[in-house]
Amino acid sequence: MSILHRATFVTSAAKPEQLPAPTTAEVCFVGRSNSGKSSAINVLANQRRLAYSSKTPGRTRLINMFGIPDNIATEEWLGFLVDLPGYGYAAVDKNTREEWADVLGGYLHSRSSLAGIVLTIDIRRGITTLDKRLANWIAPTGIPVLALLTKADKLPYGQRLKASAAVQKELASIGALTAVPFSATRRIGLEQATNLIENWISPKAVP
Ligand SMILES: Nc1nc2c(ncn2[C@@H]2O[C@H](COP(=O)(O)OP(=O)(O)O)[C@@H](O)[C@H]2O)c(=O)[nH]1
Ligand SMILES: [Mg+2]
Repeated sequence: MSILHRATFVTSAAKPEQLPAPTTAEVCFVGRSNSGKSSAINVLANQRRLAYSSKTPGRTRLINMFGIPDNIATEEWLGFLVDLPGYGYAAVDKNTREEWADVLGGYLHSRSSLAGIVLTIDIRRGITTLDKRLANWIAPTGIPVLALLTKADKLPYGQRLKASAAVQKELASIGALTAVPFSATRRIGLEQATNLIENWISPKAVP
C-alpha cells in the first residue's frame, strides 16, 4: 500500500503565513484551475473526496494541506501534500489574479521543506503563459518537478507521448523535470507518479 493512501486533511489557509511552520517534506500541487489537481490528489491518495473536485472552475481559493501520518512515531507527520489555488480562471478580476501571484510566489519561497512540485497540465491544452510564468519562479529554486499531463484518457497513446515530449521541451528551464501522461479516471501514469512522490517524501535508501 502506498504511504500516500494514509493522507488526511490537516488545515486550510488563505495565505502561506497561516500554514504551520515547515517541518517535514512537503509536496505541492499547482496548475490551472480545472486542470485536474484535486482529482490527481484523490486518486494518488486512493480517496474519493480528500481534495474536492468541482465542475465549476476557480472555486478553490484556499491552500489545503494534507498530512501523511508517520506509522512509527505516531504523533508525527511523515510528510505533507499541499493543494494550492488554481490559476488562469478567466472570470476572476485583476485583484484576485495579483493575489494568486502573492500566494503562489509566497508559498514557493517560504516553504523550506518543499521536496517536490507536482504541476498539472491538461494534456489537450499544453503549456500556457501562466504555466511558463510559474516555471520561471520554480527554475531557480532547483526543486524537482513532476508535470502530470492530466486527462490523458482523452488522447490516443501516440498523441500522449507527443504532448509529453512537447512539455518536456517547453519546460526545459526546470532542470529536474519529469513529464508523465496521467489520468485520474483511467489510472494512467499512477504508479510512476506515486513512486516519484513517495520518494520525495520518504527517500528510499539505495543499498
Ligand atoms: N476525463 C477525465 N476528466 C478528468 C480527469 N481528471 C479530472 N477530470 C475532470 O476535470 C474537471 C476538473 O477537475 P479537478 O480535479 O476539480 O481540477 P482542479 O480545479 O485542478 O482541482 C472535473 O470535471 C474532473 O472530473 C481525468 O483524468 N480524466
Ligand atoms: Mg481543485
